[in-house]
Amino acid sequence: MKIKEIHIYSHDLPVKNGPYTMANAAVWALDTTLVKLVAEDGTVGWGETCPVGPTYAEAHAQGARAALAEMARGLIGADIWPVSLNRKMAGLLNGHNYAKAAIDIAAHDLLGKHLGVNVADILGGAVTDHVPSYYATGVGAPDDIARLAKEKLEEGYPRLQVKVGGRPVEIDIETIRKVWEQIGGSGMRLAVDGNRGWTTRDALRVSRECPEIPFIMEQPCNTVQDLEKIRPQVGHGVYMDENSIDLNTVISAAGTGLVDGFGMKVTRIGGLQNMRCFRDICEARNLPHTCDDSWGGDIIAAACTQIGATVKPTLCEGVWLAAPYIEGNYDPENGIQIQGGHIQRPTGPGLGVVPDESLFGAPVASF
Ligand code: 0XW
Ligand code: MG
Repeated sequence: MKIKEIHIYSHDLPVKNGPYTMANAAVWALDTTLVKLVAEDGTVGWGETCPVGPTYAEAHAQGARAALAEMARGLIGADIWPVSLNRKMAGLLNGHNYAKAAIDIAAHDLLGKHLGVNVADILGGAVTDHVPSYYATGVGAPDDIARLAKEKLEEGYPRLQVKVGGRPVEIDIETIRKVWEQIGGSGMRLAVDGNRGWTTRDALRVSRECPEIPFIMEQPCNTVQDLEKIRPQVGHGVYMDENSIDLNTVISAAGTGLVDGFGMKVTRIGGLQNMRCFRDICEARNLPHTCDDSWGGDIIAAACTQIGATVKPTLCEGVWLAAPYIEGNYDPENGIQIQGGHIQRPTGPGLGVVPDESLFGAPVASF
């Protein structure tokens, strides 16, 4: 089946109780990009990509739309099947995974609708319809974050990610200790995410000063070289997030034992076709990982949930969604929600969500 039309939309997502803060970003609203693919037979599929501002990753909203426009004409008439479609995109544009991901996700949605199956089925089959999530705090005052940790534990989240970095490391250490006073012994797992914000000096200090707290360090420092430097010196598990920009990097990081797991973004790796490959590499090396994206509404949330539902449960670190920070849903009926720290997987055809496209206004470009 072939692509007949491509429509690109831009949509504003204000941050509920904003800003959302990380070591190197504070965001009040996000500009998300939606893609609608229409196939020859009229079947429709939706994709989405939403960088969390322009400094989190090498990605920004207008960059996504420019890359999509660059590829769009060449994709009219292209086959919808994910492997051939990804090769086609590679032949039209080098890199820009986060833009290609929106096309890849839309193709999976369309394929599922055409075949009458759910995207998790296409990705190998769901192992659960009750997908674990995790809560990510912003960077905040130690007492506030500790209070939030207790609240999220009581809500039923199996895992918490605490943001650190971009301030004196002593405050980060105090935050970690106060959070652990609230959740230690409860079974809730803890990730401490530096979002590239610590120096290797900071990371070594935190690990040395908190040896009794079993958190994992997520992307503590800026580069792969920084991770290589701290790796033999820290007692805590190290996960890679922002540095895992493509499958090639993942193969090296997993194959050389540089990391103990990954925080993974569906759009950063290039979409669901690459994400299933990433999932299988991790399973082969017994490496836990998340299935997230940096931000976005129901479409990306459904994509993350569908792939997250196929991950071997012992390796699933959860699916993070921006839903707690967003007012409303694109799909008024089957919109994705987190309840008790878990996501009810939509089981309808394709992604299982159908957006009310009147929310997005007119397309910014159509091909
Ligand atoms: C917590 N997240 C999944 C959402 C923000 O985009 C940052 C990200 C991360 O883990 O770095
Ligand atoms: Mg992270």
